[in-house]
Amino acid sequence: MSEKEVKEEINPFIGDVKPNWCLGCGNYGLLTATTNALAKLGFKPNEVVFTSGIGCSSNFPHWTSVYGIHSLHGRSLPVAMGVRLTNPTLTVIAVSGDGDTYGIGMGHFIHAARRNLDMTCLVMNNQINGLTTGQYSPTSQLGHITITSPLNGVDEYPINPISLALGAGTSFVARGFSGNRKHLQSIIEKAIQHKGFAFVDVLSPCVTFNRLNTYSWFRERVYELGDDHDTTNICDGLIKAQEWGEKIPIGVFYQIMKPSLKDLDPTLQDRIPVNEPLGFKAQGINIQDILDEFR
Ligand SMILES: Cc1ncc(C[n+]2csc(CCOP(=O)(O)OP(=O)(O)O)c2C)c(N)n1
Ligand code: SF4
Ligand SMILES: [Mg+2]
Repeated sequence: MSEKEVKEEINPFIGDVKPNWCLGCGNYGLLTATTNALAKLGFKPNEVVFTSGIGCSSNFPHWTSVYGIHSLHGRSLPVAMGVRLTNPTLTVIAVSGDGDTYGIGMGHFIHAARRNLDMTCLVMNNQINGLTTGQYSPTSQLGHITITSPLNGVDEYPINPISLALGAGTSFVARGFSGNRKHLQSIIEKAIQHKGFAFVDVLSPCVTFNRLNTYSWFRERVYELGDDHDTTNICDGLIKAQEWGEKIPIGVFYQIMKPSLKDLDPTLQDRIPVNEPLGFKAQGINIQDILDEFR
């Protein structure tokens, strides 16, 4: 679908249920960018699955028309890996928040990155726990006064998701801003098309509980990485990842092609386990015979 067609037609990826996010929430930008990207790339709704954890951001799959698994807090990635391994015909996109992915789900994030399975991971990073009404998160800014840091503000250094992803071996690392939707959509298109683990940290302001990192705060700071940035050089990616403050780069920091766990493990190749018979049936065992043994 061309950009014009996507705009003119009703986007088939938008669901019947309207989002209950606050008016102005950054997550709307990602929802539009992602559904537009899928339509533009020519996918059909039944070819895609979203997995999520818990949080305002993790309600994302409900607002789309595609398959979705709204799982447990921090578990969007293990569920996504399970889907990827059992049904490789589906395009898998894990969607979640900063608390979900960089807090309780941090271990899964690192291991998903090093396995390099072919999937996309979109993190709506609002630097706060939105759903639970504004506790500080692993990406909250030092000194940020929140309900869990009411006196002197946050006293733990924030995680840098970009350098963390690079260090974990992620083969596609990018950052987008939901206030720059066209640019965000172009990044998501590249992430979905990437063969391997594609990670996008999306700056997605929480207009209700984060009054520090607002749209205007980001608009004064974000700039797009130019053509002079070498996306194949991890050292250049790591240097750019350190920029945060006066200037915040958005775009693709790093992209390489490398084999995935699936390519390396012979037992995982050329199989669609979801099409194979399961359990007792597969082994030719009659369940009634087993039950009879216990009578
Ligand atoms: C095991 C477990 N611990 C804690 C919670 C409570 N909880 C629900 S959402 C959430 C944080 C969500 O933050 P984030 O992922 O940043 O999502 P946001 O709401 O900001 O989009 C927490 C701590 C939970 N649901 N399950
Ligand atoms: S509380 Fe924040 S993150 Fe949650 S829907 Fe509202 S603006 Fe979005
Ligand atoms: Mg959050």
